[in-house]
Amino acid sequence: MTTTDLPGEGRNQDETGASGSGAAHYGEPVAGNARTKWTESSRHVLPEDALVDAPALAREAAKILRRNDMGGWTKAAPGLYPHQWSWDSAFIAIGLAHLDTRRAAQELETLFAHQWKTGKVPHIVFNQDAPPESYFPGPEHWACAAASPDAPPAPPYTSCLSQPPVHAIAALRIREAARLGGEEEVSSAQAFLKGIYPGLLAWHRYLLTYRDPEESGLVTIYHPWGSGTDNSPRWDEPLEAVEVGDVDPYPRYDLQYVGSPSQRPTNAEYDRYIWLMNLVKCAHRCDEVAIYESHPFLVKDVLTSAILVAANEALLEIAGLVEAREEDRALIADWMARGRRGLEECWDPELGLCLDYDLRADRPLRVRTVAGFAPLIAGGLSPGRIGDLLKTLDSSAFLGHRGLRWALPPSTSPEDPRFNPRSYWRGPTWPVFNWLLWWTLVRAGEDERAERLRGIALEQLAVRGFGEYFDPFTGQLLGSSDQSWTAAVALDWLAEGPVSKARPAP
Ligand code: 2M8
Repeated sequence: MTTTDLPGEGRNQDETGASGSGAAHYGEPVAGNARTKWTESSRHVLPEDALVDAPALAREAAKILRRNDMGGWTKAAPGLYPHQWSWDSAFIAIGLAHLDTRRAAQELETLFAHQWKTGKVPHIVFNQDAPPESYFPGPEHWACAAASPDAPPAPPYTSCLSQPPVHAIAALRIREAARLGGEEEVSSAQAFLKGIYPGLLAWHRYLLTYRDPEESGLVTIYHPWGSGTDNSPRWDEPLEAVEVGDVDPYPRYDLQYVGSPSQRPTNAEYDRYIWLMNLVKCAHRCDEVAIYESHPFLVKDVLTSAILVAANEALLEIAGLVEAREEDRALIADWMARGRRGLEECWDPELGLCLDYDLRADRPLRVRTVAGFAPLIAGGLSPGRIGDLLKTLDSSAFLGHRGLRWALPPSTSPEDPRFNPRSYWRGPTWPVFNWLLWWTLVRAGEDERAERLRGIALEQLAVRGFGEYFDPFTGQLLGSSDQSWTAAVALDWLAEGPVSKARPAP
């Protein structure tokens, strides 16, 4: 692969309108909690000085989701990610809920149709129709995982890794959105919740058993892809400790979709990803116990663990709505408490952040990234701990850093020596993380901050487009354009109501 024919940096790569199956028929965006009629005139990227034109932005976001719709599921991005990714689908369902609650429910149902017997929801369900040279490692590289006695029927093939469990949060949001529709929509959402509840419970149980045999409340990942924040400097130390053996030459198809290779993980990082993937699927045959015993990369991931606590809170509410057994509810409440205790033990008072823990090296990973705000996401904090976290958020390590184009949190602190403003999860701002933080602030009762964040995050998208991630200093769109989960979170933000002009952080 050469870089000579790459699209220009920051350009939306799918201007040809590469489409899915064309099977998307869901309705018009809903804004401000009221069904609204939208006109068809819209701009793809608004001029630099534009205020947020909410209807235009919502139309644009809906258009992206329709274009990436594959008929029952949505590809994560038009070119770079032609398959169904687990946590992308959850965020996509949150956005779709404002267009069509039934289609939103279907997004989760198609994913959960490929749940493993252990309860695991695979990190990718592969699209059998994607051209073989569109994504590496594609279905053929995971085909052997189907031989596991725990694997779902194949094809389609699935990976045997997982991603953060946003799904219960999405399922509940679909129910909330359905309440704005008629009685029929509510009862269809209720049927959906009833149908998906056992799958959600099994999924959380998997994470709290196979991935937490220590009963610490914290989820262990055995591959950086399992964190969703693939090349975050959080994983540098444990990755450096992995002795990489022979890896056959492999293609970097991903690089054809981005403006510059520097926006994606390096070849050295990919060698490690592929080596670890081969160990998981070949040496350990996707066997969770074998992986836990001898895999060289085992890390307690605080962001995944915190999302699991928040998802358990949603699941508890769903359990009530579907009149689940009392034992289930007690179990879920216990999982939440255990998760919050586990996160509290990972608190680093000096950094004012929560840290991941390397089980192999038996030490915390001292890196300043947005994952450190995990306790805020998990909720249930004392006012003191909320204050500690907000102080870090406002400090020069994050929102208070001079020179940020928008007061949005860089994925890695610009004050961390491993910060890189243009490389994937090593510094750029991610709309999907901004959504998580916003949602968290709303739940914490920090309404003013949440509202400020929503306004600024939407302004970024209005000015720069629905990018995968952005340079925190120049604001340039990086990675893929027309990223589905970005469009989805924009729809959810817009459904909150009118956007006041974004104000700078205090
Ligand atoms: C990115 O990860 C994939 C591997 O899973 C990749 O780089 O090829 C991550 O940002 C991940 O969190 C996301 O789910 C996926 C699809 O958007 O892309």
